[in-house]
Amino acid sequence: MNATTDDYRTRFLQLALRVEALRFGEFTLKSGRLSPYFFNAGRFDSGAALAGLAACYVDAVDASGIEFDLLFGPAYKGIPLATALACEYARRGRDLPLAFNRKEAKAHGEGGSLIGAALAGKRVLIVDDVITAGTAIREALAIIADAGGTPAGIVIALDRQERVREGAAQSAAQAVAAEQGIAVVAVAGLDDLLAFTGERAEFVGQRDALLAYRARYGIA
Ligand code: OMP
Repeated sequence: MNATTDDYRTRFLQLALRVEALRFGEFTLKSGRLSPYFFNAGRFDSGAALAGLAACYVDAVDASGIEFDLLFGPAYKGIPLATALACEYARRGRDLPLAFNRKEAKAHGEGGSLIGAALAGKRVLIVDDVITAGTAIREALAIIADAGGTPAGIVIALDRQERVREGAAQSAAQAVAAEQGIAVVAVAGLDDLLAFTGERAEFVGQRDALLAYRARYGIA
């Protein structure tokens, strides 16, 4: 890890552990896999925690060089995340338009499923928490295309870097990136979590379980 450019990765992992968004133990995933760690973005449940998280996301996007002109948060978890990023960008002097969707389309009032700035003609950065199977992200990509926007990239907090299914070579994040021809950027990945735990004596026990999990389910 490069100390300067990867500083946001360490800050993110420290913050995620502090607010218990990142926990070690035994967790059954949506995929049925038994994981020694779990990331729950819902635990960034205060203004300070969300502001700290948003700063890490923005540093990761800046480091990636993705060019975009609108932030999109897919319902539900992406909504507070994209909103926090918009506030962080504004704090840094860049006022970006922000949009998100609702899960149930409304037939009355303003109608439709999109809220916020218009997507037409915009390069859209999608902000989400984790990609596991990629289901939620594919839905967001379809919504953006329908509204006339162009997906410019996806930023997530944690890339679990695991094979999308047994025998597959790619993770869901890699598959989505290849299919769409866009960058999928993560604030940190399982590799970073391994480096982080390797540098700290208190995580010795957890690190062995993470290594075993990566050996079984990780991408090459
Ligand atoms: P996809 O829509 O399949 O990409 O999956 C996102 C889902 O992964 C979330 O809705 C969570 O239920 C789940 N998840 C986490 O949030 N954090 C993890 O560390 C692992 C999972 C998971 O079940 O794989």
